[in-house]
Amino acid sequence: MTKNKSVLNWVKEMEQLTTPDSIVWIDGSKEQLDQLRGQAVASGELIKLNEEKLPGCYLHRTKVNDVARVEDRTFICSTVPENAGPTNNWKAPAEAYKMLYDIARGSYKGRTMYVISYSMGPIGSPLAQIGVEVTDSIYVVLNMAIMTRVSSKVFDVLGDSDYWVRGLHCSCDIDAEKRYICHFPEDNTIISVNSAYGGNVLLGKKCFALRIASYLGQKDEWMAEHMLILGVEKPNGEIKYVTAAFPSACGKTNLAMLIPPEGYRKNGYKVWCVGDDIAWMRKGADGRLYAINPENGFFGVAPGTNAKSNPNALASTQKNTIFTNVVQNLDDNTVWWEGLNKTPPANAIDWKGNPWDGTASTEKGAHPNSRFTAPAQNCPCISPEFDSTTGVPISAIIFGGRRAQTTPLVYQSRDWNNGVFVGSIMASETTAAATGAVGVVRRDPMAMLPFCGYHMGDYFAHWIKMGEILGDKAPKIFNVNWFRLDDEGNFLWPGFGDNFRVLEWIIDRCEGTADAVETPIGFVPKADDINIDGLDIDFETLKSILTVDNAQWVKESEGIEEFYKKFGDRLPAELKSQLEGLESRLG
Ligand code: OXD
Ligand code: MN
Repeated sequence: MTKNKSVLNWVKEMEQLTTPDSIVWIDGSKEQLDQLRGQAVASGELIKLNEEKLPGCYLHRTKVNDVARVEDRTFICSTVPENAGPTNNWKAPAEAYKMLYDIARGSYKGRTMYVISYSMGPIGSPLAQIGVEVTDSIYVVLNMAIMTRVSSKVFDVLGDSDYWVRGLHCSCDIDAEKRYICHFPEDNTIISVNSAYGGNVLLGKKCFALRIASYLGQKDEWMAEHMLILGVEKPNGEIKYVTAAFPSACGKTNLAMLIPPEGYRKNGYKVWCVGDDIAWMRKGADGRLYAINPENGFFGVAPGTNAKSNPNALASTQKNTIFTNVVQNLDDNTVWWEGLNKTPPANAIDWKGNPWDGTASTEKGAHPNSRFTAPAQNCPCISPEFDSTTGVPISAIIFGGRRAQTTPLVYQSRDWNNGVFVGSIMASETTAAATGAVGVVRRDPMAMLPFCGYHMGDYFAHWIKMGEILGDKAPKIFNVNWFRLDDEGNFLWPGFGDNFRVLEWIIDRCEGTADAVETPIGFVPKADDINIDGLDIDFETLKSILTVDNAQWVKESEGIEEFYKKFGDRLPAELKSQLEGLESRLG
């Protein structure tokens, strides 16, 4: 498939290490993928679902010990330990290679090595990057073929360059004690062993498109961010693009595919989805910031996805989709998950592979982090610019999190550096996307805490520098919080499609046509500035979720000060002075 020496040499080296019985180069063709699907069904790795109701769809179950990303077993292996920073686990590269190669040695014996060449981003785009992953898992091949652009064509683009990301995945025994997800940013290399769960093994996604790419971007004046990208089309046909960063499982996929409320739709508003998880951004020829989605599909959380919360995501899963760890409905060989509808199947198999009666069982049928891997082109609102090689120009960057109190529904930062501060202090209550406790508040700067491939203090400095590079063409920066609760624990804002009302204010602010009041934390809309026509929310409630409570923010700033101590002298002076500015405005 290629004459590229660096690729051939590395694949040879991996072959000698893992000693497979055979090697298959994946060209991404339908014939080859069909044959692999057939093989996976025959071995039981995949279950073919009802071809009439869910054409081209399959179900996969992981081992019960292998259901989420494993942050405690994820490492950045930089030569200098400090360069991994205080928010990452670190291992010395030589020691890590030795340990991983010892685990990988001979692990493909009796198995096939699949060599996947893929592009993150439209093939040939100046914003795209190339990777090669070797794996012994057909599940990985088939998921990568949905999530990335798998093709032999990437080698034409690569030519004889050795600038590509190496990824070695070995399923081994799925032994949780020997599970490691290691990144070698200085070598453009990722090694993942003893897991078969998506986030740990689809190496193009979190490992490459965020951890390695964030490091590459810092060196080369671009940004790899944990952000959705969407376009808001106005009645006059003009489209404004925004990106948004929320921590895992806080509704990025829902916002990315939002359907505006009826009144807006009637007037000609529409939302186009460019991406739901990752954005790569670079200054374009006109000086603005341009974004591409490096992925080619959605690896979405199934539970909670339904015809009301996200009809576009649900529609995306109706063909050519791989479901992982959801319920299998035996009556019609379809799938089900908690929150899909109120009628769980009685005659079913749960995510662990056991018989399950959803009408009687108190146990969940689908794992809370069960997923669908769906082609982006299935999405009814996929942007016509999805395959654009130049990307889309970004007007606003939105940060957000899941906060029961303190953070208002929306506010705009005072300027770029203040926006970097707003991103750096993001905090959210933890969810089920990673292993560990659920419901604990943790700081998650720019939603990148588990995904930044280098020292986070240097990452903040990179953001500050990008502001200098972009100057007055830089996007405006906002923060949103859909999750304010009342004293009884009820959500105060309806969320979902009605979040469009907040997007409207954000876009109007970018165009200088919406009003705001200045508060110590930034510019907040007056209650009048958010359109609540047709909404079942009273004006007082809206006012209450737009209020900035100084006492709560004094407490918050103490928490920020504590958090900032982690970064020592690598915290940019600009952020220190932003915190001081906030404290003085709070009085
Ligand atoms: C994801 C995550 O899977 O952020 O997108 O965990
Ligand atoms: Mn994510």
